[in-house]
Amino acid sequence: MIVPNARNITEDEYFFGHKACAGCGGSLAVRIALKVLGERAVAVLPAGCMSAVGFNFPQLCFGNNAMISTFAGTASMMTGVEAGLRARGISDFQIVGFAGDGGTADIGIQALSGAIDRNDDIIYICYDNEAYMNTGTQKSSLTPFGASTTTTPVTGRVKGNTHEKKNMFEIVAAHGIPYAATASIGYLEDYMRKVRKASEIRGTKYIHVLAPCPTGWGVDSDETIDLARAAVDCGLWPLAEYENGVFHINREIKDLDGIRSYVRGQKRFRHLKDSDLEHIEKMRDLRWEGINKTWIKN
Ligand SMILES: Cc1ncc(C[n+]2csc(CCOP(=O)(O)OP(=O)(O)O)c2C)c(N)n1
Ligand code: SF4
Repeated sequence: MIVPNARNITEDEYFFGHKACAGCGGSLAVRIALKVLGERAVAVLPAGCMSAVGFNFPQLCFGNNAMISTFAGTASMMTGVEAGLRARGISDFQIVGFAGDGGTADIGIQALSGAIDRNDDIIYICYDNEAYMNTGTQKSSLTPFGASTTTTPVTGRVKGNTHEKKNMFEIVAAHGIPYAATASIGYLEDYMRKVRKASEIRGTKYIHVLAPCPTGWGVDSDETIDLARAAVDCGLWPLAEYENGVFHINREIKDLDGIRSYVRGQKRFRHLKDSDLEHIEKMRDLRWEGINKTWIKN
């Protein structure tokens, strides 16, 4: 496998001229994945920020073939496109889906589960900005504990989201998927390696990439990469792979105390008390206890 890096990655752009907010993590996740997959990638995007900013008629911001699916049907449309191209005798293509956390973990999970069950030859990439951003920052099942969103506001009685973030990585792994990985746009070379690796494996592949959203998280546009890195370093977003029934952890926690500085700068968390931070820390530690027991360290 040629590992893509800053020196050898193509200068060709397949996602350009789009209308995403400055510093958008999702647009970087799409742009970089397409640079790795190249012009024979056929992209499927459901309703969400990336389809909204990428398909502004009469502009199409994709340099490769790309289409919008129904909100719930990213994976089923990928199945159809893959089968259709194969039926026409075309073989040198790669179907890739780019769906947000809501489109993946909530409304799209059934179609995704079906595609994994059929082991369709597709790469499904969830760019996780931790809320329904395109419709104005509503909570999804991947919104983290404590986050203020328009549907989990901070009022007298409610103090942001009271649920934990759904663990999509382990949910898809539990299907026995051929390859799944978590990634972060804060660690781009690791993300690029995983996209390349996924393209070289047959069957269904799932990559879940943390992609901060300055607008919804309430941070400056130049903080995106640092935050995406800090989430990994403080242990809230483990970088990992699942293959042949085994979990591998790719990076250990560098900054055990980092949760406070990660959370404190973000408007969506500014109401959190010390007791909330202790809860977040406790949940992180529990997760790592499990990881340390059973996952293999690379
Ligand atoms: C069936 C259906 N319900 C609701 C919508 C409205 N809608 C469009 S985009 C969107 C939010 C998508 O959120 P997410 O998948 O997290 O992606 P993001 O916007 O964050 O990129 C919603 C609810 C829709 N298009 N179709
Ligand atoms: S709202 Fe967030 S995810 Fe959507 S385009 Fe803007 S920065 Fe990107």
